Amino acid sequence: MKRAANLLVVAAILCSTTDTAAQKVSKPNIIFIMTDDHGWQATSAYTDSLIRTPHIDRLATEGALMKQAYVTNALCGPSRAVILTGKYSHLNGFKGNREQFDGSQQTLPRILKKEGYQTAIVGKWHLNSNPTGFDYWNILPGQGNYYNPGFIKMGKDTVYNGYVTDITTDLALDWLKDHQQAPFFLMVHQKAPHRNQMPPLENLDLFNDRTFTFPETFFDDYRGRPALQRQLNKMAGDLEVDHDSKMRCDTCTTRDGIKWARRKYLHEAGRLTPAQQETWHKAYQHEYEAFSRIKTKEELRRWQYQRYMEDYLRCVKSVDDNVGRLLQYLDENGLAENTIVIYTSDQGVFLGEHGLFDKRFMYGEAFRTPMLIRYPRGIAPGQRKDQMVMNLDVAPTLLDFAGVAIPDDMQGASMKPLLAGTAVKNWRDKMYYHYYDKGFGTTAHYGIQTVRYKLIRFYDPVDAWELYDLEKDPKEMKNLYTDPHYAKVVEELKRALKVLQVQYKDTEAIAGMQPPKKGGKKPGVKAKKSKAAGKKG
Ligand code: SGN
Ligand code: CA
Repeated sequence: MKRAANLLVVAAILCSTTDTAAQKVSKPNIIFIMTDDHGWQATSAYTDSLIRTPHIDRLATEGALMKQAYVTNALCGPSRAVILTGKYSHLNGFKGNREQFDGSQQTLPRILKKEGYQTAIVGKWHLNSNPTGFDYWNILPGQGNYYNPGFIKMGKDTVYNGYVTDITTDLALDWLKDHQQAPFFLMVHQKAPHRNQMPPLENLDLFNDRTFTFPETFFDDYRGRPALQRQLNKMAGDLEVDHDSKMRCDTCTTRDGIKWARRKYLHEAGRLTPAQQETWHKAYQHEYEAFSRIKTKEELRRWQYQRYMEDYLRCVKSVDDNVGRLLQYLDENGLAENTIVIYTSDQGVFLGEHGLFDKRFMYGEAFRTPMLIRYPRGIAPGQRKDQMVMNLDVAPTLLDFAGVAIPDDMQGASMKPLLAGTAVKNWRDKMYYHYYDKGFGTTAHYGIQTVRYKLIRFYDPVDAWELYDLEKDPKEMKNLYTDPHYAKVVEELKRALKVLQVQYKDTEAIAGMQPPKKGGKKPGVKAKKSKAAGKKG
């Protein structure tokens, strides 16, 4: 009942845009907040089993929650390039993290700028070339650092004292304070909670009393899934006790099965000032002691999982608090009504599911991402949307809300009709995914997901197919590809996959991605050398 009333309110708002008076209403402002590796499992608007994120959740209470939001290629740079262009990686040219984004192509900020928007980006960029289409940019080089981070401000190296999530928000607020006249488009890209999850000092005591339950699939044996078997993001064995679990190297031991990354961790921890280091070590002292008591590999694996979750969620808490700061600013300055706020992550992440950390795979934890959208003038509050949406849809959606024509070559669809409560016919009922990067032992793959099934083809270096019945096996543990009962399903999905590859013009995939020949040159992502901004990492 309340929902119907809400929809009526929005319908009235939308209809009124034909009135001359309403036409004078300015174009919406846009704040696009994106974090790095923030899983929907750690966003309480989706599930509150891990953490409460009240500020992020507010966007859903006051706007819409996209329950089924996905990315086209679950990796940082590629996802960012898709959001900027509204095109798949094979068309925007940025397939893996080592590519260099071609900023001369058509992008969302370039179009909005031409339409009179003031445009800015602060925080993580990770596209290995300078941002284009922004009046103001102040970005982290590569992955950036958590403490006392360097930024590249319009091409100039600048170091800020403090914690990266707070600083990125400060920079966003500083810019906002000077740009309230014309419509603005501001991208706030947080580094957190990306690896190596260094929490802010004030959160170091959070979750000390919690024991996190292992996800059901934590002890996955990877049977029948060779690509999973060979990857190197396993919580058991691939987490580094200093870099990830924050142990001091004076406790370094060469015990079997323990991985250290001394240089990497010193590089990060060494950025803290002596005063910050004192607080840091004091807070972790009980962990240093706990680590020294660990005797077996099994104990180590269990302890490292707890350590991972604590620091990850401490970073998420800070992200949420900083979303709160941005929303408060909008409230206090009368900007909330006419500003579209999107919150999303560059992709999802494994938090122990399948025994993993990191992302990359087309499995649900990495492929799916949180997405919440608030726009009081055009989106009724409290909506929970079931349609499959993708990061591919962000650019067309924002252009649509801004009243700008969506270029024909953008491959996503505008979510505006879904959000505005207009009847929508022919919304996508299947999604196409293509991941290329081979970092950390992963295998390039593409696939299709429908409401019921997921079919994945791994092609380099592993050559294998996987099929999941998501209704019967939502956790994706049983590969049914060779099960004769599913032969017809496989056949139909392969046909549908081809149709999507043609629709999205993935010509390489249509031609057939070939597994590497023994001794031959492997297909895959070519690294390009660049001295441009954002290159490191
Ligand atoms: C770094 C991380 C990896 C991560 C990649 C890509 N290792 O290499 O865990 O997968 O970035 O992440 S770290 O030890 O350097 O932190 S992405 O989000 O930028 O694509
Ligand atoms: Ca990421």
